[in-house]
Amino acid sequence: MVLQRVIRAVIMGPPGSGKGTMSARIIKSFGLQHMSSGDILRANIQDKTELGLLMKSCIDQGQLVPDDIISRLILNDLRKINSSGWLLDGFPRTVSQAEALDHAFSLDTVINLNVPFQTIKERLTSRWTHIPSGRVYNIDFNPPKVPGLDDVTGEPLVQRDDDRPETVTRRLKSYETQTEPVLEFYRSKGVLETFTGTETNKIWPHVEAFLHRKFSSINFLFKAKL
Ligand code: G5P
Ligand code: MG
Repeated sequence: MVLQRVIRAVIMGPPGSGKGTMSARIIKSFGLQHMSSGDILRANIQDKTELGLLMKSCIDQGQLVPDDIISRLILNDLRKINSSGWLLDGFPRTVSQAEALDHAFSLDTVINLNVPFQTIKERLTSRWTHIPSGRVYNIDFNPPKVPGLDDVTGEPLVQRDDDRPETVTRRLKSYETQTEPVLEFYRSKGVLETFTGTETNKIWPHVEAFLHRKFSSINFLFKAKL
């Protein structure tokens, strides 16, 4: 049996920077379990759960949901994961959330996607999402095989309510004021790795090479201690 240490990673970046798109590639190549706070919240809204009904207006207006609610939700779900590791997408988004995560788990790395706001605004207006799975498409970049339908299930795709131009502007503002300080939190801990660019296909080989190096060194040290 090959023993591997559990890897814990976070992916950060402004709304529309490609966190979901990049996460799909990372979990395919490295076998981590993906957990997206936005996907979990949207699934609750779709299923009309009590939490979903409470959070819908917050999300539709491009505001963050309260720290204590999202931290409790995500940390509870993380404690249930029993796999070779996880990749968190969309959490933490405030310093208070980062501190809550820090008290519960130690992180191996934080991948930060640094994509210009102008690029993001153009992308989000042409995004289509399969809400139950969180799979995302883009009319220009990665269109579905059949227009309007999810490639895997054949179910209809929708445009997210929070992708309206005025809401995108509000989400970017909240990113600047509430989420950018989290980058400093992780920089000071020495785990932040930033990747800059305007195209996911060009950023991906750098992320992939970085993670190969990171995972090899973590497992080398782990085996040396056994
Ligand atoms: P989410 O769901 O976490 P955001 O705002 O962080 O939402 P979002 O919008 O999901 O992030 P993303 O995952 O970074 O964006 O980007 P993506 O979906 O992969 O790519 C965006 C589009 O660009 C897609 O159509 C994709 O196909 C396309 N694309 C990717 N790469 C390229 C490229 O190279 N070229 C081109 N042309 N296109 C490309 O959070 C939603 C809301 O939930 C609440 C908040 O209200 C938040 O606003 N929430 C939280 N609130 C408090 N605390 C938390 N921790 C919260 N988490 C969620
Ligand atoms: Mg996303």
